[in-house]
Amino acid sequence: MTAKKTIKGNLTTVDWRPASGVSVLPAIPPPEYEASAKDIELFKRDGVVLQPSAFKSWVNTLQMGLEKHLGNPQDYAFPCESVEEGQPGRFFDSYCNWHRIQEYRDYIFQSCAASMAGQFMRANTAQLFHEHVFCKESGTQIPTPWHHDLPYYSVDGFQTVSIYIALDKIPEKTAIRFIKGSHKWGKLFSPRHFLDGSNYKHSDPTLHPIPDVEEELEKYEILVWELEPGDAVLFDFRTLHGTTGAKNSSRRRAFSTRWLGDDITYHERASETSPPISLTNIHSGERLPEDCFPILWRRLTE
Ligand SMILES: O=C(O)CCC(=O)C(=O)O
Repeated sequence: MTAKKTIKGNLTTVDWRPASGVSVLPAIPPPEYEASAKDIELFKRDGVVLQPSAFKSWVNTLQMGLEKHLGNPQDYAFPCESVEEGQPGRFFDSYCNWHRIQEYRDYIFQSCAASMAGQFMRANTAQLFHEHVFCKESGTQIPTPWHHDLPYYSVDGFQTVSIYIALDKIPEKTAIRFIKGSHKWGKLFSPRHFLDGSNYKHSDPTLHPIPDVEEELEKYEILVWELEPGDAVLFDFRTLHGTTGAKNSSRRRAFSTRWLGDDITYHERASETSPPISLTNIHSGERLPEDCFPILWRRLTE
């Protein structure tokens, strides 16, 4: 069976790097999120935490941005379709387009997201890695395979968080599920293609094959929430997550931003990564350049 419009990390699409001058901080500083100490502790313990309604006021803006993106994927970086020809629905994802889509940029630069990220990472700074959008259209049945995000990325360190915002009501049966505490397993698993769940080809001896989570579901403590538009799920880049193959009975859109704390540096991986940072000629152990990955929050010191 041939793949439908499948483009994975395709460098022949538009450039993912922002032109200089795009990351201009707003004149009025964005509001500061007030995370509770209890939630910060839960995030540290479980590797995932829910912040209900945190971005309700941004849902319309982000939906508008995503409509542009879904309508003309070829105009944006890393468009990926993960439903095979002849299968029902559409599973679209794409990342690194905040400099092209004003609505994404408004949210990233003007919302409390950066401060939320900094607080949950317990960091002094929050550096934007990128944004990543997802859309499963009504009727889609393809599961998001179990995976964690760090091995897809050419960064390393411990202070990380993704802020995943539901842009539609998402019932529990099609929401992302998380393995509680899996960020502390001390192992990295081979990245997988969303199209068919197959492992990325790589020669990295430090990566392990992912266990068959579905087969042994009772072994794990799974965290999952029914989500309302604007709810945010925060998770560590090491936390394993995935969905069932239950049919989406309505559209399921989500907008995620990926954040890096103080200890995160570039890490050359043996496998392909997203985005392919090596193009910018930086070396392992160095911080990511701020022109492509702006620091959007700094902890105030007394
Ligand atoms: O929404 C999904 O199905 C996948 C989300 C995901 O894998 C991620 O945000 O890393």
